[in-house]
Amino acid sequence: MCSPASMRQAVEYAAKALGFSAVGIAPAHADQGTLLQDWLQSGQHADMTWMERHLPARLNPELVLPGVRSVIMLTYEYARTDARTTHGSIARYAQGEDYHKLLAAKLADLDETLAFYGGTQRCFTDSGPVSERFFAARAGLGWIGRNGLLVRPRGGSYCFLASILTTLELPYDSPMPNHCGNCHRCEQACPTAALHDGCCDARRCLSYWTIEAHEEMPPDIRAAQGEHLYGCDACQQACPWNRPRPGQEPAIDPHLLMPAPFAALSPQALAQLTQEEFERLFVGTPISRIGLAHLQDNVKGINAGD
Ligand code: B12
Ligand code: SF4
Ligand code: SF4
Repeated sequence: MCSPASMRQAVEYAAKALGFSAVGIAPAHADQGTLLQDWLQSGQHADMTWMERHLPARLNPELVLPGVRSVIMLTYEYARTDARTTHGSIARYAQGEDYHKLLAAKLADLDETLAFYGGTQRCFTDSGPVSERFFAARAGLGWIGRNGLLVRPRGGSYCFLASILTTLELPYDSPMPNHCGNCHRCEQACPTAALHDGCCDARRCLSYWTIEAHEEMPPDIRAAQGEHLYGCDACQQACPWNRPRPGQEPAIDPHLLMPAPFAALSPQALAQLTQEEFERLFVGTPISRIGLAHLQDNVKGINAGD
């Protein structure tokens, strides 16, 4: 019989070997408060109605995995340098390959490790009914900044979060204090004033409008689109915790760096892409999921407000 501490050590060791930068563990039944319900009730999820359907499971991980005891939260670094095409910017996280697939394979490996110790697991990154930021903060990996993101004292917010729900009882970490202090840089930098009280209102967020939305961008958001072609990093770029740390920058998985052909595409070339070319260029990347029409609509809006 293995002790919880040695199981934890084994998971940490395996996670580091797979390229995860940090591991934290939270109790699965930690009280999430009412922030998520309030956010949904006030309609800040815009057209993402699936979020309403996920609510019961988000608040009760037992519905996702009966017998769940611990939530293992992991961070995986993504590109930290400006992701620019010849004219517009692609959010740092969306460069390179589709992280859902990349991380799913690594999580499957960790699932096997935990199964060896008798655990039953469910693993997610981004698309599951798990409050990933809540659990990451509860697991002591960082704090929730005024930009709504998990911010880490070393490494800032440029990272993916991944979660493993497990029936194993593992040693839990303690949350860390919030280090935003009197800073409000992220709120000031947001081009559409989407940030209030540590939450982002998706109805105003460029990330929502350039990626998730199925409706047309409202004129006031369009006017503020600027150079954002896919996603937005403005509230992260402004954050002092994301400033480069010469000599201490994390190594980035080369699968998550933008392949050259995207970077060189001109707006004209993007506007004229055929479906076939779109599929060839963006296959296996996060950009493929928005489809050609949405990408070309985003291209049209670049600097429309100037
Ligand atoms: C829906 C969604 C979006 C929507 C809505 C954004 C939003 N307001 O949350 C849109 C499309 C706009 C979006 C945009 C982005 N997203 Co997004 N998104 C999600 C998703 C799927 C759900 C988030 C959610 O439920 N939001 C509603 C809010 C109310 O809930 P919450 O985020 O869980 O927040 C909780 C905590 O803040 C907590 N909390 C608040 N204060 C405190 C204090 C303490 C002490 C504690 C313990 C907890 C706590 O309570 C809240 C409720 O539980 C998550 C993945 C997931 N399953 O969690 C990714 C996720 C949050 N997104 C992510 C990213 C990277 C982004 C973008 C940066 C992408 C980009 N560059 O364009 C932007 C950033 C926008 C922003 N400032 O938030 C990452 C964040 C990584 C990180 N370091 O935090 C996630 C975790 C995906 C992942 N697995 O990596 N996103
Ligand atoms: S992602 Fe952009 S639009 Fe959305 S909250 Fe951050 S700065 Fe504002
Ligand atoms: S920019 Fe300032 S307020 Fe916003 S998350 Fe970073 S430290 Fe916190």
